[in-house]
Amino acid sequence: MTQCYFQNIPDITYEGPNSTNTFAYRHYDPSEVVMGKTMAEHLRLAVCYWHNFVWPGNDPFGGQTFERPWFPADSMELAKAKADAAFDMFRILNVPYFCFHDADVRPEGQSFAENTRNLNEIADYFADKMEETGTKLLWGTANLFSHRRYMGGAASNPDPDVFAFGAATVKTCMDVTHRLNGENYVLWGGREGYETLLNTDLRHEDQQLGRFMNMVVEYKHKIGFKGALLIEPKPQEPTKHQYDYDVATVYGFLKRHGLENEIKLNLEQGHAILAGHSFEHEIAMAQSLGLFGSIDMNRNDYQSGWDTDQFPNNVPEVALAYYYILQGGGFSTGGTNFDAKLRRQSIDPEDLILAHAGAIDVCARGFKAAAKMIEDGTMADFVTDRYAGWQGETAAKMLNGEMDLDQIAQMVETTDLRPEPKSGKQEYLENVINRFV
Ligand code: XLS
Ligand code: NI
Ligand code: NI
Repeated sequence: MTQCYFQNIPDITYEGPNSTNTFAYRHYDPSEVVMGKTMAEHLRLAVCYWHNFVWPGNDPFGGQTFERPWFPADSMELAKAKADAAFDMFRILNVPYFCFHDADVRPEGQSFAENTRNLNEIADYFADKMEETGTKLLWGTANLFSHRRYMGGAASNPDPDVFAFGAATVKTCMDVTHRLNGENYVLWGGREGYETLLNTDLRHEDQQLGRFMNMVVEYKHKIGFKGALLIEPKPQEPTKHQYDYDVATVYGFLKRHGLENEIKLNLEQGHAILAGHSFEHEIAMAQSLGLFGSIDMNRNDYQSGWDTDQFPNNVPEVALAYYYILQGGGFSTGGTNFDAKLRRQSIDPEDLILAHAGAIDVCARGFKAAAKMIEDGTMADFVTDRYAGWQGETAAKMLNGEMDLDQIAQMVETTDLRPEPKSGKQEYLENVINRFV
């Protein structure tokens, strides 16, 4: 396969909001400067390997719908053909970053050693292509959930042999991520959870997961990996109950195992929805706990109840997500990854390109709206004013521990304190947002 999979598809460039060319950006101009940085520097866009180049289009009722020339990619030759197509796509879209799991990029071997050899060979191939094209690695990760050995989990598996195989695999994936100058290393929980409590020892599995994550942190420092380690919360799917349920749950895990200063979070819109939260809730919560790292900007269908991984298409929602990201200072090592997949009827090569081009434009529009909200300041000022009472002397004493319940009761009585309710002004604030999106 020497011919480009995306033949006759032009490179996507910025043509401005009035362009009717479907193969163009109307809102994403990588060099446009917003709040002192280019859009490319702000968004740090990434394309994922797995949904685009590995997933065959199956669903619970039917098999493969996509016909990619590199399928089944069970040889090094086909794995390289797949990489050629992937890097063609990164160029066409002009995205600076990509992300992958080990199993996405190398053929499955008969043993750990063969897996490692295959991974290293494809990493060499990537290194050349990255050098040639300037594409960078936003994050690498290990697939510890597809192979049947992991059916009962990896780090939380009752069988220590599976724990060991998973740990060894993470080591090789961290090595490769480090070698390719990855800016983050992601740990999504895969099958770390349970199907039924009847066969599960919760306390033991928590201990296993805690040790596993501590080893990952120790190894990061041992090899001098400068990127961030990111856990990706998700409440369910594939297991009935995933241990990394949501931001608050992962925070509890990190505190319990002394990891809260070592690991941050990769947040996915669809996972937030599955957990019964809004995306901005998870982002704002992570910011407030000092854990915000990166995002998977793929949405769920609000009716379906599973992880549909659709490309973002809702500008006001995306705007609020970026508003809270910007409020926390924007991305540092993180970025905007599309962990998104086509619908299974979208079988043409150009569907892959159009899906990303549209999603990138939605992100650019949302981001620019968010930047205007920040620059305007009305929304943030409202929140500051709402808490302004805490600047007072007595209020400060209540908060910093200088007053106890007795003293507060005395103060309330002697001053005959009668609190007056004040409007929360939700509708007013929602109207303010509407000025910018
Ligand atoms: C699955 C997750 C997964 C991670 C990477 O739901 O989103 O794709 O992002 O392992
Ligand atoms: Ni997901
Ligand atoms: Ni994800």
